Amino acid sequence: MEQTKGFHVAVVGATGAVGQQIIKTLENRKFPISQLTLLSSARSAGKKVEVNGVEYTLQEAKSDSFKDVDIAFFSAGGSISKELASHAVNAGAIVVDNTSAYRMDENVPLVVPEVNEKDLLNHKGIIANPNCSTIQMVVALEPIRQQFGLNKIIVSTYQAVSGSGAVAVEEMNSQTQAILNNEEFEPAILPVGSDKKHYQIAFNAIPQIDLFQENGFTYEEMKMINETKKIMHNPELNVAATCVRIPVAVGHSESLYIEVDKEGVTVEEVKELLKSAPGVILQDDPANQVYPMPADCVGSTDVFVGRIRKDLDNPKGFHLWVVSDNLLKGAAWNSVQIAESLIKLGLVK
Ligand code: NAP
Ligand code: 3JM
Repeated sequence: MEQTKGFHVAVVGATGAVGQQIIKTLENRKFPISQLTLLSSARSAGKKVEVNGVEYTLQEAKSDSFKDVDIAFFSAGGSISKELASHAVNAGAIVVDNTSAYRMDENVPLVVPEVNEKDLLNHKGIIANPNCSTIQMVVALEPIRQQFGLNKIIVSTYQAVSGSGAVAVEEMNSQTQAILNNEEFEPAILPVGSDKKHYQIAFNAIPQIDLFQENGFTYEEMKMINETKKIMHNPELNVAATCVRIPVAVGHSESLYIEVDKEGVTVEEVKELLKSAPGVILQDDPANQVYPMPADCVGSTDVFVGRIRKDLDNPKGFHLWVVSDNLLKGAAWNSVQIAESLIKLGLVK
């Protein structure tokens, strides 16, 4: 982006799967940084990290870590955001929070710039970055909603292990090796570190992401349901989700069934719309076996859409396949994009 002035940027959770991608994205975007503060737990404090050719020392994140910080990116888990985000705001920073801590707070805009950038104008210091699975879905569906109306979404996800953090990827890799070598292994992290049981992820599919709620849906599923309604400003929208973890390192995939409002919409019209939609790449040519796959999407900031079909029974029903890099558009890129929007809108001091 154009270099106007530099900002003091802090990254909380700088050593994590998301934090590392935030740092890389800031470098790639030539984000205007005058000072960079990298924060972690006491475990990583003192370690050195190189950013833009300069060596930085990680510091332990504390309530007094935010003096003179302009923009603070948080990705160290919900409890750290609950503990420290208000201190950052009180010190004068704008917080872009990657956790679920504040997403459904009515005083906190929940923003995907391609969809609801203007919601940033109402911020009170904290802006929430939606869940990775929500982000790629709404980027693909917002153009359809605007043009044809949207009544219903039923989504099933095929989510990558990196969504559970760097240690979950290590667990998948070591399990895979152990199974191939006929060795014993003990699942310890997936599906949810804090839950009672842990299951094998290598060569498996686990229909649990985050803990279960009393209604039978998991928190991850409820995040997709509630966040989508908030971002699209439509509490009446029908949304249901089933979230599944699969043994892919990076790149979430989603199978969507949607029902539009308008009658007579064709597949060609939907394809034309998505060809020019912001942040979307249409990859849809079944005759030539062209469709999105996570292995091809890693490292890209876009949302890839294919397999667009009309439902065989409901003339207003469509099926789509949506894939994106969960650590980029799903987390780091969307957060940095929010910060760029804040600067563009003159909302950073
Ligand atoms: P991760 O790889 O496990 O990294 C966790 C990071 O948090 C590390 O930098 C860790 O520092 C730091 N941390 C842990 N405890 C801390 C403490 N007490 N004080 C300060 N820092 C602490 O996890 P991740 O995948 O990057 O995810 C991090 C968080 O981002 C998640 O918990 C989630 O809330 C959010 N997230 C959001 C999305 C999204 O959909 N938008 C996707 C993934 C994750 P150490 O090196 O010192 O341990
Ligand atoms: C993705 O420990 C925690 O609070 C993190 C749980 C978590 C979240 C979350 O709820 O913030 C892990 C992975 C997310 C997310 O983006 O919702």
